[in-house]
Amino acid sequence: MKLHGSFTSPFVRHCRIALLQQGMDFEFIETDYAQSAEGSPAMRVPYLQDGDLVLHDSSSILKHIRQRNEQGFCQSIEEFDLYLLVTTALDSTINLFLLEKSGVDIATNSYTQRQAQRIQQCLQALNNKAEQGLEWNDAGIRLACFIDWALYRQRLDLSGFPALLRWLEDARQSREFELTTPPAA
Ligand SMILES: N[C@@H](CCC(=O)N[C@@H](CS)C(=O)NCC(=O)O)C(=O)O
Repeated sequence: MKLHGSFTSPFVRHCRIALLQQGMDFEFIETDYAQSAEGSPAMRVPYLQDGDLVLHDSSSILKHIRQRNEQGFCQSIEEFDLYLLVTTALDSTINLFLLEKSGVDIATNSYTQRQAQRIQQCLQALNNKAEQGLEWNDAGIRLACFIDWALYRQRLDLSGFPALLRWLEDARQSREFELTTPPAA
C-alpha cells in the first residue's frame, strides 16, 4: 500500500493516523505539487494505491482503511456530520491560505470574506460540540488535525475557542497523533 502525501497536510496526517492505529504496513511517498498534478486528477494529496485500487481523497482512503480492518468509518449520522463540518472549515482555511500565498488579497474579495466568515461560524459550532464532549473517532481525529494545522500555519486565532484548544491537548495524549506531528516550520 502506497500513501502519497506531505508531512504537513492535515488530510494526509489523518490517513497516517488511521494506518498507524490499524497497524497497517504502508509506504509513505512524499509528494510535491508537481507530482500530485501528475499522480492524481484531483491534483491534491493524499492519494493511495492499494494493489489495483487507487483512491483520490482522504475520506475514501479513511473508509477503505477502516473497512479493511472491519471497522466503521463515521458510523453514526452525528459523527459523519461533525466530520463534514470540520472538513468544510478545513477546506476553507486551506483555500484562504493557498489564495493568499498565490497573491490574492483575501481581505477585500467578497467570496474570500464569505469563506472567512464560514470558518468563524464553524469554529463556534465546533467549540460548542467540544464543550459537550468529543470522542477519538474519525470526526474527533479530523478536528484535532485541523486545529493543530491551523496553529502550525498560524492561520487562526483560537483564543476565543477554549474547548478546541482543550481538545488539542487531549489529542496529544494519542501516540499516533504525536508520531505524525508536522516537522518544525
Ligand atoms: N478533499 C481532499 C482535500 C485534499 C487537499 O486539499 N490537499 C491539499 C494539501 S493539504 C492539496 O494537495 N492542495 C493542493 C492544491 O489545492 O492544489 C481530501 O480530503 O483529500
